[in-house]
Amino acid sequence: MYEGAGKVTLTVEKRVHGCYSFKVVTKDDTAEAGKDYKQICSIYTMREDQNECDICIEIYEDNEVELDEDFQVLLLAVSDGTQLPGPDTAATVTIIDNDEHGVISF
Ligand SMILES: [Ca+2]
Ligand SMILES: [Ca+2]
Ligand SMILES: [Ca+2]
Repeated sequence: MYEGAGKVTLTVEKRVHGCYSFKVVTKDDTAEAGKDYKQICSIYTMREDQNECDICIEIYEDNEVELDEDFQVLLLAVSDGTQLPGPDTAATVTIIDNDEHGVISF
């Protein structure tokens, strides 16, 4: 996704039965929370008849010329904060920089 997009939306699918609560947190990789995106740490609850929900993360547009930056989105258990089991409980978001190097010439 591009830095200038303003936000990134991830869809979480529920593959278990019943009502379920989980925690979503973001974790810095090369992107920095507070500078490149808005950190989240929220608890979501899905009803029994709900199979997916969207999580929206704000991306900050800055004017710095940067390399592409990553951060992770993790699904955690509400009870003890450990990562939920399963192959898809973490996602990496890559922010593609849109600031070009200035060109000076004579
Ligand atoms: Ca940065
Ligand atoms: Ca940035
Ligand atoms: Ca930038």
